Amino acid sequence: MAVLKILIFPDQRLRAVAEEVLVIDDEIKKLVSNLLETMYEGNGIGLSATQVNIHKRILVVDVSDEKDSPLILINPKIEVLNKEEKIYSEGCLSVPGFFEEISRPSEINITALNLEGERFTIMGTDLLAVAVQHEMDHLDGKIFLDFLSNLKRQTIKRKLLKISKAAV
Ligand code: QAP
Ligand code: CO
Repeated sequence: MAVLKILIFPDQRLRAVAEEVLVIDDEIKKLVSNLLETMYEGNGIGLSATQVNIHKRILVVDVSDEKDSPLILINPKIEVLNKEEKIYSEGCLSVPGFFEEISRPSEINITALNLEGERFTIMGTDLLAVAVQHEMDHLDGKIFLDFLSNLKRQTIKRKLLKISKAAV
């Protein structure tokens, strides 16, 4: 297993749209294992393949307190169960140090393939629903900052660029 390098906003590679996974081979299994290790190492609750510059429709989340309940979603799809939304303070390992309140549907059905290639469906509420929607946005090249005003997004962009330049 390995901790992978995470792309930082405004890296344009975060805007790529990921491709469906056609076969779950050893390379995909290794990627999933590395995504989990990278997420836990960064104290994250979710990570998408997009964020490590691999443009395949794969994400991992773990919203448990003990950080012992990984959920692996390959080619995920969601269905919104009702139009009620909840506001959460969202962060992102690709936007380090910034948290912003975002409103999203709070009850969804999630359908995906597991590592065995079997399709399964689970209901997601609250933080799980938020995290899965946040990570699925990454697979479509979207970032939670896209829900904010241009001014807020530009300010965060400027600060992160400044930090990344200072780090060289
Ligand atoms: C998405 O993001 C998420 O800035 C996952 O300094 C997060 O795990 C969905 C993190 C919150 C809903 C609510 C961010 C860790 C982790 C940071 C993450 C940081 C350290 C973000
Ligand atoms: Co994110």
